[in-house]
Amino acid sequence: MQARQRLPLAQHLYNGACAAARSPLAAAAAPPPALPGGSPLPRRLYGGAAMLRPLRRLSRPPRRAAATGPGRRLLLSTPIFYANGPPHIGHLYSALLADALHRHRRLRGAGPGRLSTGTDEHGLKIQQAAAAAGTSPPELCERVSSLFHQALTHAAVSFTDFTRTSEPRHQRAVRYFWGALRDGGALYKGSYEGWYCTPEECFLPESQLTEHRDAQGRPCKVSLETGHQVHWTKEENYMFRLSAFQDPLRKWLRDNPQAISPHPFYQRVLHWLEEDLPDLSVSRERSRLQWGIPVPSDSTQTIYVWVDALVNYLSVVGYPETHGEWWPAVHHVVGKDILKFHAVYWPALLMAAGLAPPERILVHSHWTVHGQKMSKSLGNVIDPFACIGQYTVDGFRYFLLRQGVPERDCDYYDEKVVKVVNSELADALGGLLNRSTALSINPSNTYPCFSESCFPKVLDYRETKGMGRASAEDYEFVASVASLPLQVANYFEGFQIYKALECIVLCVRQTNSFFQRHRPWKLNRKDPAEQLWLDTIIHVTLECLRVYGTLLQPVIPHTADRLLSRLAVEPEERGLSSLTFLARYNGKSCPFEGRQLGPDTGILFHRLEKSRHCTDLQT
Ligand code: ME8
Repeated sequence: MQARQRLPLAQHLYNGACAAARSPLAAAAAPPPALPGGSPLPRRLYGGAAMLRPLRRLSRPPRRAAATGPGRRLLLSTPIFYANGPPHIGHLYSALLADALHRHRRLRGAGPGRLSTGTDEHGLKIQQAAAAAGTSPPELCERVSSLFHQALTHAAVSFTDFTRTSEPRHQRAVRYFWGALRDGGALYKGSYEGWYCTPEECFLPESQLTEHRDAQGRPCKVSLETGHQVHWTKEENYMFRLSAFQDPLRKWLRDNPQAISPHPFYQRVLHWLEEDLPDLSVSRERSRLQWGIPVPSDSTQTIYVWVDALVNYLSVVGYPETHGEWWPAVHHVVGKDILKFHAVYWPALLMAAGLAPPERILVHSHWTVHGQKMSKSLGNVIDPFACIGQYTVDGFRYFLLRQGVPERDCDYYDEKVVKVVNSELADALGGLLNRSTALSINPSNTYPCFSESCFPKVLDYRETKGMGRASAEDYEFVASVASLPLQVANYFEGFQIYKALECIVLCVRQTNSFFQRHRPWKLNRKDPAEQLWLDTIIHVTLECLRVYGTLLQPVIPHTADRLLSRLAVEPEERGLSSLTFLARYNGKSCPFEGRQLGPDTGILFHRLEKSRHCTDLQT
């Protein structure tokens, strides 16, 4: 009940309260002040009644990221990955989704953008993994972090920032953020007990546990969702008044129906917010957890690894000094496993620290392998390095983004990669380029001219009889290619990249049919009328290929570059703003007509051979 009485104040924080009134720089340098009141702090047991002290009213409004409109900034982020084991394709998938969105923004000529990723290096999980590997946490993190860096670089993920939570600039931001929570009255010290799940780095309520037996056959409790064993833990912790943010969180979501996509995840979060929202333990006793950031002015406690990790999204944009230039124009791409941390804890923590919640949280489901969860113990973990080696960077990027559907889990198997990539990239797209640029039908190797007399502009494509050589089907097809860039942009905006690719493939297939239907290789080049029609068929086909090459840049950057170079499209002509499709049909001039095509006449995308499996190849 007390929590509810506090809500107007918590609401105030959401509506535009701010960080502490002291100067950010001075405060970050100086030791943070003692806890509010100084005297014995309220205690709270898990699920028990909250003993709340008022959240202090904060004075300075937060600086907001530069507005809306086409020139606005945007920070896209991936989760920062645990540095306890090597990357797998699930991690890569998150990064590719964010990368494709980031690249698509650039293509649109949107305002300044950043793509952040990194490694999550603190916590019990890392401490235990290092001990098990007979190494120190810093050494383990150094090695694993560099593997993530390499994997993402290798996969052409165009990240602008790679944050390691062990970096001083990040730790400083976390300490400052802690100070903001404490100064806002959002923290109190309490005795906490519950079942702790180290692999998930969180306490789990009884309702999320089930009975099981450990390796020695002794009864134990495990997480219902992940099967990981939990351990009873009782200690003195700092607690965060999460319960006070239930209504502000609901209001935030009601006011921002696009805040969490796809929609089923939005509904899932709203459902969580209907249930009890207990306060959150946000520190661990230092005696149990040394590998982490100490609580400012209480060296007996270590800051909870999730608070530490989430603050990476702020430290990357210069919190506590310059974050206002970006925050809250932020879109977080996350897996469904960490939705609660991003959609409940993080916005509440931000509100408590006087900052607005992120603009959007883009959630995706998981990759399974032959119907099973990916796990080291099952030996079915898919190694991104092996996959890229086997299927090429673009082949594997294409597969994950084409087959991954954020709303539901997707099953991985090697045969599927070969099938999809060969059929869509090698055969449909590569074949189309090959056929339409063959010297046998285009000996001058130029971008041929379009003839209005062969393909006249019509108001109604069903009334084309006797007007030229194009059929009603041809008009329908060019109309669908003309609408493709907008369709693709809408799908990217709606976090449905797989649907954007589906539309592109459909158009590529239609273009192949168009080409096939008119059999340009049968036309007599010596007959001027036939030559006009032949040139027009090739012109239309190359125009379509130019559109596909441009739109595919965020997904298969190398192949798209090769395609556009073959079509003699200059780097400055590859943006969406200059993508005028079939200008000549609309009576405008086409800068490509007559241009010499690029010199690389090689195969656009080599068919993949399926020689070995990429599962279980991790070192
Ligand atoms: O949770 N399919 O890190 P993490 C698709 N450090 N994506 C998957 C996946 C799968 N099978 N498995 C993992 C953490 N992922 C925290 C994050 S952020 C402030 C802290 C992806 O190494 C997915 O994005 O366990 C998931 O959310 C993330 O990797 C978890 O990575």
